[in-house]
Amino acid sequence: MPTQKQIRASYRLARDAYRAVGVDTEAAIRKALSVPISLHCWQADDVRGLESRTEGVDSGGIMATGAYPGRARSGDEMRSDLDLVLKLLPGTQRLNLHAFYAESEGGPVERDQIGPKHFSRWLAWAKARRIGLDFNPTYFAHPLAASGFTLSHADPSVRSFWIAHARACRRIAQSFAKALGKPSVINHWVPDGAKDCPADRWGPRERLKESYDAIFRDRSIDPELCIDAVEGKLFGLGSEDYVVGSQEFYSSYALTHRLVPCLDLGHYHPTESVADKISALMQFHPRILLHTSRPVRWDSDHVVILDDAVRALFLEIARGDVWDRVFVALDFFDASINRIGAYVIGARATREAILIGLLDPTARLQSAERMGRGHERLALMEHAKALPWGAVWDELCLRDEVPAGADWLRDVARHEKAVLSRRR
Ligand code: RNT
Ligand code: ZN
Repeated sequence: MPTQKQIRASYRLARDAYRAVGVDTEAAIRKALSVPISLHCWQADDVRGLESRTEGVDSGGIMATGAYPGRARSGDEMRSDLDLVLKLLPGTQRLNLHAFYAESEGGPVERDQIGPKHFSRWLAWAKARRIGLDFNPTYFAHPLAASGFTLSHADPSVRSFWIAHARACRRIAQSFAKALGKPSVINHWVPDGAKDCPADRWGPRERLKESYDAIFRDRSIDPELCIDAVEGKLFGLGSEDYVVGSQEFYSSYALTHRLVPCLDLGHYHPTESVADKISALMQFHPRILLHTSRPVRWDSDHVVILDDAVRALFLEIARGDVWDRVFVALDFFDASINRIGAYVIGARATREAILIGLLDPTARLQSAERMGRGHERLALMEHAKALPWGAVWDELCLRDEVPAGADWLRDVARHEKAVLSRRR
């Protein structure tokens, strides 16, 4: 592991190498530290939630696989795991909660009955750490989602239940924003869809639209405080043939209702580039929400690593300089490895991609392009790949007083021995 002195020396060389292509590493470090990343609470417990009855209920289109020991089994265990995660991450973090992480004294509360008081421990935790809270209605892992339909269900009483749930969730998100003085992003994703060849692809979409209209009609919600996002996908587990909330459905709905489209890296055909969608969508949408995830052959929600898709995504954000119009959130769940390790790997990879995007010699590349010097543009792009971003990253970690390189593995090993190994 490099010493502080070695990191400083490598950084000085890296700074000069970047300066030679017109890139200011100091500005890149400052900006990369300031971009908020919303940590999803659901990696800590394999998306099980805290309602005791979710065991045995169909997970609803998503699935964490693996049985690595040490899963958090309560809100307190989740928060203590997240404390360690926060200590090992450079930069600004937020926490992203799902509604089924409600905590209540004396028995579970139904989802249409939840309120801010069921999240008071999460709120106190966030307040003490000065981090913002984001939120998600949980439209899955529930008996009323077992048919595979929620907001688009044919039965109006099922739809009303989920509409009431969504409305309750928006009030909770708004209460977080007021208490913390930071807006809360609330993301709506429903698992609704069909495994095979439905005869009616129209009805569910019509009903989904009507349900959302009923949800967003609530005038007591301030859109500056509670920022609603909607997340579509191409297919899911058990909805391989038909997803009611497809990309077309949601980008149109978001545009006409001033909501934020959410793009999850795992939700498209493998040959589609999510990065290329950004400059198209953002001609029309003032803001977007990104879920960094990693599909391995399908929407498998593997831990984010520094792969081409993540790099390309943040390179586009950097080249468009739209950092203040983008919300970044993590969305993966792997139960087969140490879950704290999973968080740190995924969150660090996401911020590394942000930094690498900010270190791009965009001005040089674009000027070569404007002058019609295509070979120069391509050669500089190739050269940029070899520039020492790792030295800048270690310096960024040093400045934010978190372990550089893979030094954080020691903390995770210690915690596994002292805490996780006792969870049986
Ligand atoms: C599912 C969506 C959604 C969920 C979380 C748990 O395909 O990506 O964002 O992963 O809400
Ligand atoms: Zn997602």
